[in-house]
Amino acid sequence: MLTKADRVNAALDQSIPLAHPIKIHEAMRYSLLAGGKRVRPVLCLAACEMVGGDESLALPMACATEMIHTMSLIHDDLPCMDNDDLRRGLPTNHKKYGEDTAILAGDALLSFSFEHVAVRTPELGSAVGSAGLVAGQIVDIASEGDEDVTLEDLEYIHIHKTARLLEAAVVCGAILGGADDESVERARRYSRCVGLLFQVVDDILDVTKSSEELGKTAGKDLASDKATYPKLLGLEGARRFAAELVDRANGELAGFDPAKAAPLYHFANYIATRQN
Ligand code: GRG
Repeated sequence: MLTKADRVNAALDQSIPLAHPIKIHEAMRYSLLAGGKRVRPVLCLAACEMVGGDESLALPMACATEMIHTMSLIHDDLPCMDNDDLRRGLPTNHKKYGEDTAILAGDALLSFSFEHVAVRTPELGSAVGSAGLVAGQIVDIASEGDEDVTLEDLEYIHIHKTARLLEAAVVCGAILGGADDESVERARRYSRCVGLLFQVVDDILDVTKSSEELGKTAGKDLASDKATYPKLLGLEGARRFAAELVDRANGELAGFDPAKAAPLYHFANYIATRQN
């Protein structure tokens, strides 16, 4: 059992590198590698062996059970639940990193666990976790009130907060539909454009709708301290960028049967012209 626990510890250590955004991966590793007994993953490996399988077959699933267990402990320790200061003899995740990061670290561990075990579509887990929605949210939180947010920063936030999940929906659909690699990549590029377009249009609507409501020329988002596309590119520049994204998205559909690609073609135009 101890040998199995050592193997699990090594696999868990390798599973989450200290990648960008560093803070979220540090928080995930802090709790995941804090020295639990590893009861669940060891049971998983032992059950695999019991029925004649090599334990390596069950290693990803074993790691996934420990990731889920760890995230449940992080969330259980939060002030809104058990409000604990110590876990496994160390400060709890939220005591060390703050509640916002602790919640996101739990979310990222949960989605990462599914990414670990999904064979054909790991895309979905990675779109949600610390390389996806969680990454966008933690960088967004860190950039709040920052006057120097660049277009590159804004794109990073929206690609992760919004586009990655749209991308996963499209890519997983294409994979499950039997697409070859080239078609999957074309579908991916289409969805990235639509994902970013979704956010650019959202920012434009925030400005134009609040202008209408207030009867003013400048809406709330041009005045607020949140970085938006109209703020960085101007309203006309943001509209031009949106039009460019629609062209790029629909260009990626050119290689598909037009009748079958029609819903995605119209979808990009719908996102570009939506009013809410
Ligand atoms: C899973 C989506 C999702 C949310 C979490 C907070 C929550 C929902 C559930 C609470 C689950 C919880 C804290 C159950 C207690 C389980 C338990 C017996 C913990 C102690 O397990 P050990 O002794 O701990 O295996 P170590 O530290 O050795 O890993």
